Amino acid sequence: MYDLLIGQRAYSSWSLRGWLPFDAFDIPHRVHLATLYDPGFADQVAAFCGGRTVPAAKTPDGGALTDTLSIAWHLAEAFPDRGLLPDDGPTRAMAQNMICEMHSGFGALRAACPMNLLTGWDGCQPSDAVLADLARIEALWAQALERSGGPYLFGAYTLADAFYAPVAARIAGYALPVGAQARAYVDTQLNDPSMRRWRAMAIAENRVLSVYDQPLERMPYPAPKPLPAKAVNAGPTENDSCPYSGKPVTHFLEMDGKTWGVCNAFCRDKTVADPAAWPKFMGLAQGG
Ligand SMILES: N[C@@H](CCC(=O)N[C@@H](CS)C(=O)NCC(=O)O)C(=O)O
Repeated sequence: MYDLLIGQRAYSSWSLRGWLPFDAFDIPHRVHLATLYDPGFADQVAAFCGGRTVPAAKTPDGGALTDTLSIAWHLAEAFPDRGLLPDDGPTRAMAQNMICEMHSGFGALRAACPMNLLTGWDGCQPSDAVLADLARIEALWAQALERSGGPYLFGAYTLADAFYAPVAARIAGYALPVGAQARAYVDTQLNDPSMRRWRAMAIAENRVLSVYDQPLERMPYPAPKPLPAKAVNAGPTENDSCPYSGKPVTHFLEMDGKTWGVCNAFCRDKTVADPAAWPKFMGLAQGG
């Protein structure tokens, strides 16, 4: 079992990049929450694994991974049969190259358009430096998508998609100008099940940081429209045990006129935020 320390999901693009491979490739892990901009943050990360930033991961044998790139390379090595990277040599090199360009680059885009999964921002006027970052990103995506045929960069989901997920989230959230091919790839990213689960959890944890507010008009975040669902105070429920934990139900939500139970407030709220993102819940609701 891996342990992964992350920051506030709505804003911590590096945490998203670190977590996506665990979820997308079904790698067992426990998530621990750190709080960016909290005076205790540095001590918390240091106590977790001796690191300074999030995400940070502890391997099952006690190793410390304090960087998204080391997490990615470690997991690709530890799970060689799960397709974290393309098999074919030259394609694999292309994916690794794209990951590295992301990890060390696109500073103008990152600085001008911080990730915020709780709101979109209207009226962003990208600087020349941001436009140059976008042009390079589009060129890299085009190279991969033309080779693979999509919908992900290398056909099926790989670590390269995990690394570019926050970039896609920024392009969407600030309505940045990109061509049709990049736009379609951004939509693929926003519809990706792991990305939807992360955003649903960002909404559920509701840890709002005003430091990321922009001098722009808010607009709804352009995510796929969730199925309508709402939290309710009480049953009776269609189910007795939580679809996530198997424990008795204690928290309730309504969808399609039926009431369902889960075993804690966070899982209720993440389900309400985007029911279709959660296969265990949907399996229950569709079978029930
Ligand atoms: N190189 C690191 C960067 C991680 C990073 O900068 N994380 C931010 C949060 S998104 C952080 O922990 N900032 C707190 C700080 O710098 O003190 C990686 O790839 O993991």
